[in-house]
Amino acid sequence: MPTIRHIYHQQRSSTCDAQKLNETQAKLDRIEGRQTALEASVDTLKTSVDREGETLKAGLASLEKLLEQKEAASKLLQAKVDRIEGQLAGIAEALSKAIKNLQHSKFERIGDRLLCVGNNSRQKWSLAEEACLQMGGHLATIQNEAELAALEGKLKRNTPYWLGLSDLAEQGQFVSVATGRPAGFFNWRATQPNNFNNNDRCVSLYNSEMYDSVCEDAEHFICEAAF
Ligand SMILES: [Ca+2]
Repeated sequence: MPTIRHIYHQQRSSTCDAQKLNETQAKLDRIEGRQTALEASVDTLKTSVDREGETLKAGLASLEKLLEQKEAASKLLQAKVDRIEGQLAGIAEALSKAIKNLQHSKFERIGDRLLCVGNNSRQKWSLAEEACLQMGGHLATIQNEAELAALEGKLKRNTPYWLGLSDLAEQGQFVSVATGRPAGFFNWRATQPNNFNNNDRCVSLYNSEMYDSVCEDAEHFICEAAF
């Protein structure tokens, strides 16, 4: 049988239980409140993420568009470069033709061939050949009597002219500087070639006759076209 004290304690105990329940309920309410706030935050975050996503998508799309535009511009540029390259090639070709024409213009038809009589400068034999090379030719050889006759009218009297003949490679073998082969036509002076002082290795033309002469002497010269 419960004593009064026991009943008192029981009553007090149930009073405590009710209080605890209230506190728990309040805690629950607080937790629920926080959860709601949290959910609201999550929603806000989601919306914000969605918005950022849209912005990113739009950014990507405009980047792609920009790339496409750049590609198109680059293709246009390449086409321009191709066109300019084509024009440059054309100009180079025209220039090359003009240079050839200029070289041709220095030569004149004498007999059957294009020759150039260098009356304006004197050079040693090797530099005379160099000058002919620069014009697109070589020091000239003479093919025959008719060519010699045609040439003679263009030359000064009593003046030596270098021809493209020497025996620099092999003493006594006069070969063409253009072909390296023996020349077919000679019109030596009666006493020539005499290889005077063992020093006459290059052939000059003097009053229509050929002399072996000192290559280092500076003389006028005759070029033949190599084209
Ligand atoms: Ca001589």
